[in-house]
Amino acid sequence: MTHHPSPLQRILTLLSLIALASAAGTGTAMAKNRELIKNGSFSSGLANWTTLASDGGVVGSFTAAAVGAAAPRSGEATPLNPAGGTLYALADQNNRSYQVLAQSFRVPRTAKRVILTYQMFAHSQAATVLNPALFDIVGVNQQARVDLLKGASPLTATSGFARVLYNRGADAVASPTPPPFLSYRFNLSRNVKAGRTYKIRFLAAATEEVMNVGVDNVSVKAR
Ligand SMILES: [Ca+2]
Repeated sequence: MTHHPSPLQRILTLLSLIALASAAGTGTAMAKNRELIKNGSFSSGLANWTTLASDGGVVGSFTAAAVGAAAPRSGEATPLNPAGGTLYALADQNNRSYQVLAQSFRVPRTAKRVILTYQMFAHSQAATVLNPALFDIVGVNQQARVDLLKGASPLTATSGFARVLYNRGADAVASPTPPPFLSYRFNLSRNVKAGRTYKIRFLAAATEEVMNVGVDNVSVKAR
């Protein structure tokens, strides 16, 4: 004799299947959310990061700095950051120069959504001058800048960006107290292509006065 499930049993079976499917869906989405940046918290100093500086970094560089401590070269104050742990990356100088901090990442072939987040403060001791020749330190050039570079672009690229992320010069100008770390979030899904490589590049250009650029908690998540 064939057993026919009652209408109630059918509904219960259907509900449990829906529950299983939604649980599996959630699990899959979480598993696919991949972090593409290494040592984004700078807890391992500048490991996994590339730095570049004019004069080979003699008068200025990005260094792994203690959160809240005075900047190592200029002695300028820097902001506290409750989310910053003990270390972050800081550009500091004591003469006209530029400093670059960058990391490459490859967007997975299956990626449909790519989200960039980071924390940064940009504190200029002089009025900012947005020189389009970003690495010109002979002329007047006083700015913080963040770009998403295409993988083939050199670290010193001045055009052809995948996306410009910060180009307003600084958060605060000639103020004794440093501005706070700000949190940034960019949906890069339309700026990047699956399977391609990109670089996030932070730049400090300082020809007039000190330009402190602090960076922490850099993350690129893809799923
Ligand atoms: Ca940190």
